Amino acid sequence: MAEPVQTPQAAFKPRIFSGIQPSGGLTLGNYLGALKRFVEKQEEGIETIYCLVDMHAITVWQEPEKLRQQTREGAAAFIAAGIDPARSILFNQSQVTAHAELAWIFNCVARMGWMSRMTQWKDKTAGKNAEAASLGLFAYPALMAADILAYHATMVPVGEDQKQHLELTRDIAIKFNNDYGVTFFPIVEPVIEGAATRVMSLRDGTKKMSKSDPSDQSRINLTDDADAIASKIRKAKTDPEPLPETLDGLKDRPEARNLVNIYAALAEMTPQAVVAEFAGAQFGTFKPKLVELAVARLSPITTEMNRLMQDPAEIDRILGAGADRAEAIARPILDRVYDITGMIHSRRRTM
Ligand code: AQP
Repeated sequence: MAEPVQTPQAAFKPRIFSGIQPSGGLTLGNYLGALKRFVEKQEEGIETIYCLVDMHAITVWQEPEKLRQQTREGAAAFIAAGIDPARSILFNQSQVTAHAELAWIFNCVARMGWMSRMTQWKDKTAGKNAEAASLGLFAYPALMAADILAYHATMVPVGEDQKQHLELTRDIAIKFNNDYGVTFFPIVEPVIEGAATRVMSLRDGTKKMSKSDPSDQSRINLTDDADAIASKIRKAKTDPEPLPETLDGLKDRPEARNLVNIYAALAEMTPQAVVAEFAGAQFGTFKPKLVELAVARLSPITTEMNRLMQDPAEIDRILGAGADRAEAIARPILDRVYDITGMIHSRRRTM
């Protein structure tokens, strides 16, 4: 094995990659933790590549027709939230085969012990027969590392739940660089920012809001209409105490803290400013204000998503064009990986 090699970050130009699984309809958690920030990054003028990670989605069973529909709906959500497919690259993962190719190589770099320590793997198999989980679910973080590193992305905006997977991406890049004695892969930086990096379930403030939670009442979907949003927020679990004057007063009140964080993220305020504004208010006062704000922010997105979904062929066209642009970046990187790892790819070069 070669001597450890330092990877100079300056050698890589700033490039953002992130993705969302089309494993269900997108939630307010996906919006605040990811989508909203994807748009902010696009507006900062950094090169941005965004992906509907359909191959990640099938690590748990997906009905084929539903997966197709959810992928289109996810793409519609990106565009409706403000992703401009002319400025950002927007595509679905399976159309760019470099992801799967690099994932295999990373399966051979990553160690079983690394994967078995992933909390998402533990959470998704908790109380179930782990032997019956797919091999893909276990290897998921290696595919995620491939998604990012196939583009030499340097920054990855994600919610808090993905932090550990990004640390593993860094470990894979470091081990690859060290094993082969190269400075080929960048060491990515997670970008976890904002008041709602971890939006919690509306039914249980200790559980993450998730698109695959069996209870639809636990989440706000980006397809929910104003009535559904109002009803879910009205029924959201809280406690009988009024809102405190400072955030310290929310320490052991996870449901109350969650609603304050959601308000803050939607209003683009700090959670401190929210408690200062509503100090002493009961949830009977706070919840209607939150409903008003959530409907004002989410309704235009839902309306635009519905409009875009009228033309699925146009969505497929956008995803195909994005995949062509993604492929043009990833293919030369993959060609170098094959060279570095000692695989003969003479056929590709003569094409
Ligand atoms: N509750 C959340 N709060 C903040 N950010 C969140 N994200 C997801 N849920 C929350 C962020 O959304 C991005 C895409 O996530 P994903 O769809 O790839 O997978 P996930 O994190 O596993 O999301 P779900 O909704 O829980 O999906 P399922 O139920 O299919 O596993 C990521 O940046 C994530 O951090």
